[in-house]
Amino acid sequence: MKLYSVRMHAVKDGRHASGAERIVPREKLESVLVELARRPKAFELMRITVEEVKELNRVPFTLKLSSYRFSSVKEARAFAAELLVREGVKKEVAEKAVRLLAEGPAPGGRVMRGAVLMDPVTGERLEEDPSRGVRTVRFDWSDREKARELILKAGGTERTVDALALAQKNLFCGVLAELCWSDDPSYVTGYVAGRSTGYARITPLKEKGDPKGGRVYFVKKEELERVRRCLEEAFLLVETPDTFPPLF
Ligand code: PML
Repeated sequence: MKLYSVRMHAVKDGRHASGAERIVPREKLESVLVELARRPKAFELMRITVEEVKELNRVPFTLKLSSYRFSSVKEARAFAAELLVREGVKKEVAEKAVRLLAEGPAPGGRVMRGAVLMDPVTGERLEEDPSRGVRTVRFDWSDREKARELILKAGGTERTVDALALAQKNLFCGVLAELCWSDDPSYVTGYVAGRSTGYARITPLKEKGDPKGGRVYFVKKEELERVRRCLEEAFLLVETPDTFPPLF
């Protein structure tokens, strides 16, 4: 069966305003195009790319899920750094990553659409263009409706639905660990993902109203090119499991 990758990107006031993607069979293409076209509330430019999937990878969902709630951002960030250290990231480098997301990782303290790539030992930033970063794209759940229903029922959000599949693709591609919190000022839950951590949801990783956030992927410098190509080019479906444990 032929599958198609559909990616939508909308811009408002010269900045990224909305984005979403799906991998679907031909018979779902029209309805997905309509669904994605309706997503941005306002935009001055919307691009929708439809591409035939060549060489589809499929992986089971293997991330162990856990949730942690803290009474302050400081404690939550310190815990996130500690999890990164357990994944093999040097302590100073983990702290640098937290600082970077707190300050805005792009030049001038702006947020980035893509992720920062960072060497886990030296802390060197490895992405070619530090104002763009690297984006994890061309992935979806094998059964998105079911994944969405189960994740929302477990206490996750629409953002969790995408973040879980994205974190699974990152591990598939060779990202050693990931730190993420949203740049949405109202969304203060983020996560650390890694091989032994699985996906640890952590809240609050920032104060309400704070527009800073982003993603840092820890990648060995010698694997940089292979990992970057996999993140941006490989097509991947994550098998939807039958259950998700409670998220908070
Ligand atoms: C979660 O709810 O598990 C965390 C999701 C973080 C999403 C980040 C984003 O969408 O920008």
